[in-house]
Amino acid sequence: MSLTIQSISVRAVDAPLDPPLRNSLNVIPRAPLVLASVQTREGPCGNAYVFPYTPAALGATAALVRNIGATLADRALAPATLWHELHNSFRILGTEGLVQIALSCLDMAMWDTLARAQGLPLCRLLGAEPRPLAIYASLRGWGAAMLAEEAGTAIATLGARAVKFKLGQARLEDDLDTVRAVRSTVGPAVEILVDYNQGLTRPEAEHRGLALQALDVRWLEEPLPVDDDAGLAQLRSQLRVPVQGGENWWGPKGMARALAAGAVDLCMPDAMKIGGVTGWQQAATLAAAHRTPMSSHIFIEASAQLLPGTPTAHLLEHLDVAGPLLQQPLAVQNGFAQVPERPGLGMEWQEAALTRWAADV
Ligand code: SMN
Ligand code: MG
Repeated sequence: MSLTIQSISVRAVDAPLDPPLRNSLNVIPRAPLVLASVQTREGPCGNAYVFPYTPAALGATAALVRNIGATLADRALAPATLWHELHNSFRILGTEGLVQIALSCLDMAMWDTLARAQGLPLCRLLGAEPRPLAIYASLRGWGAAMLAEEAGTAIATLGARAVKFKLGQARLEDDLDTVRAVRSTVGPAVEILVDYNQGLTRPEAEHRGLALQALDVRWLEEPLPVDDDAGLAQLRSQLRVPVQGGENWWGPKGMARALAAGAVDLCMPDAMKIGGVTGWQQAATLAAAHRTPMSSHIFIEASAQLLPGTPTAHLLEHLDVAGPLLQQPLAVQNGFAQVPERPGLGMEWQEAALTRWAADV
């Protein structure tokens, strides 16, 4: 059955993050989310969300999704075709930043609609078989005491075999104390992954990387600015610990440049920045061609549908941003996320929660 887009509507919410997300630079206490809903003429509908991180970007993101969405009325519901057409049409403005976020939101909402129309989870629509996905618990806290406690809770409640947390304290010794504190809570069998959110200089990254690999840290995420491909490639040659990155790559072309430069050992594209479902599939092919294990970055619902069909699938990042707004948050048992058999991305909003946290944009 071919489907035609009738309209695309947009809502925004600003829901509390409990606990807040902390890193070396910020505390993020709330999740500003833009939700897009596709209505087809034939009846099927679907939705998706993006997370523009700051309330300052919420109105602009919502406006872009709404305005670009309005141009899709009366078009066939064909996200892969529209992906190329829309990216081409934004060539002069550029497709990075909020434009990419808006295009990804629309792409995911269209794929959700297509899968719902077939009564299939997106994973099955894409020809992949749902399977339990190994997760790592992505911790929200900052500093040794807070993280050690949170790690213990995450292991107990999720059964995670790996935990990730932020580093980047002023003194290396405090970063090392944080790793040791988490290690003493989780024991020797749990993998420890660390994330610098692009915060180090080249010499500092080498210095800290060498000290952290001696503590058996299993990946070093975004040690350098995302555009320092040469620095990352050089760092990789100095360290044994794998360098992880990808959450800030804009689209598959951004990823292709980083992979060609040898910037990472492991990759973790973000569904919102890589171009939604269509962009993710291109990214998955790139990762396979470069023989690079591919994890996900937040967006746990979409990522859970996409990893089963990703040739080099590695770990699902478990950091549940939208769960409190959903009727059924993604389920995790014994360290594995269950890909839901519900249609589409498997997300049904709790209307009362959306109303409660509605943002005026
Ligand atoms: C991160 C970035 C932005 C929002 C949430 C979390 C972080 C991660 O860099 O890798 O989880
Ligand atoms: Mg990160």
